[in-house]
Amino acid sequence: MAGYNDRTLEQQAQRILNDVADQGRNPKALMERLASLRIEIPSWGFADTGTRFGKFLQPAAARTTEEKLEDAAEVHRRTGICPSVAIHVLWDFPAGWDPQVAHRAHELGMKIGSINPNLFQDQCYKYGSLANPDPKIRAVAVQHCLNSIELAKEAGSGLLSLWLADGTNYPGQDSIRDRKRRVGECLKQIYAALPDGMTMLVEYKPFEPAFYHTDIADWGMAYIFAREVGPQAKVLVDFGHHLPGQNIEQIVAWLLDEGMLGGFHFNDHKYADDDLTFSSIDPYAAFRVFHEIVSADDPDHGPADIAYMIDQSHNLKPKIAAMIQTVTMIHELFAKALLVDRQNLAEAQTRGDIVAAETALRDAFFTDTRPLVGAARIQMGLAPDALAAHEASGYTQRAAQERAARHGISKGGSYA
Ligand SMILES: [Mn+2]
Repeated sequence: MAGYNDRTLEQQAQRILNDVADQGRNPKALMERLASLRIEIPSWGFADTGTRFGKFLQPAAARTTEEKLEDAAEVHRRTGICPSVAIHVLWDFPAGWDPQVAHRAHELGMKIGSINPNLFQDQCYKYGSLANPDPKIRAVAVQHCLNSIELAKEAGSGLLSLWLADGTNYPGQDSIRDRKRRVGECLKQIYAALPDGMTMLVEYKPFEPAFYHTDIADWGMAYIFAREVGPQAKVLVDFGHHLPGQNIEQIVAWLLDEGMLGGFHFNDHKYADDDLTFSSIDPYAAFRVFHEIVSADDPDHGPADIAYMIDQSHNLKPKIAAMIQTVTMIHELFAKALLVDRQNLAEAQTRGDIVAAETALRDAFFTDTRPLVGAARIQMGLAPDALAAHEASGYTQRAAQERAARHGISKGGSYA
């Protein structure tokens, strides 16, 4: 069976690339596209986080922002495609901008990526942030976003990533239309402070923490808000933020076609927003999303400018290993999407040959792409098996010892 440690890995990769050449395509361009993928990893994926019922502590978990950056750097060191880290403002910069953190990121060869304001944790947000009926609370929330924009400028980040936990728990609790207008007004104020080149991402989620209505519940609502404020605002699709049965790839295809897909949050779910490892439950659904993304590549202008980000926090898996596993799964599925013979597919679609069209997708999906990802890593000067290289490095054991000595043993607690 093929795998990352197989001695014939490069030969297997060559066989796949020969097939690509036989289809009249350029295997070198495919390998370059595979190596050019960039995935942003979340700082919160390395801390002791978990469910609202409790979290299970890991001795190697990062306790400080610097430690989160060090762990992220370990993921990048093994995978070669994760040079930036998403930041959660209150968790990573509780006292505001800290040049020490930026200095550490620079030392590690890492960049600070998307800046995520926190509009759900403080007591004042009990009835919402940007949708709150009290204008004083809305002003607090807007000011936090303005501070986050300043922080993004300091960090050299081009992304302000907004997710609102706003909503109501009971019918009649508040006016749905008034709340919509309040959010729109606040977003305009935040947008006005964006510098040139900074993108505002608007994320949506159908429910949780609100259980009756959520103020930005689906892609249409996020799209309306983004369109309303201006061209630097785009929609952020989080894979886990959909109700069961939702055709996520169709949403991705529509947003791509409208030029409104700004970012994508990778994770997987079986029931709701479960934060499971991307493609651990339904790899074919994940593949179909990548298929739409690659299908939308512009022959003249290349791929769309989409921020690919992981949004997972693991309560049970070791955190760095889980992140490397996720990045590897993303890379493998992206490789499968690159393998789709699009000319063959288009011809089958034109002649109405449904079986051949579906087969074009299935042929790519069922190709073992581990040799291609392994070969791409070898070309980058890395070990083909990122997870094995990480485990052999002893990084986690060292981090556990050093961090226990530095901070003592964690006592546990609630989420985040
Ligand atoms: Mn998300």
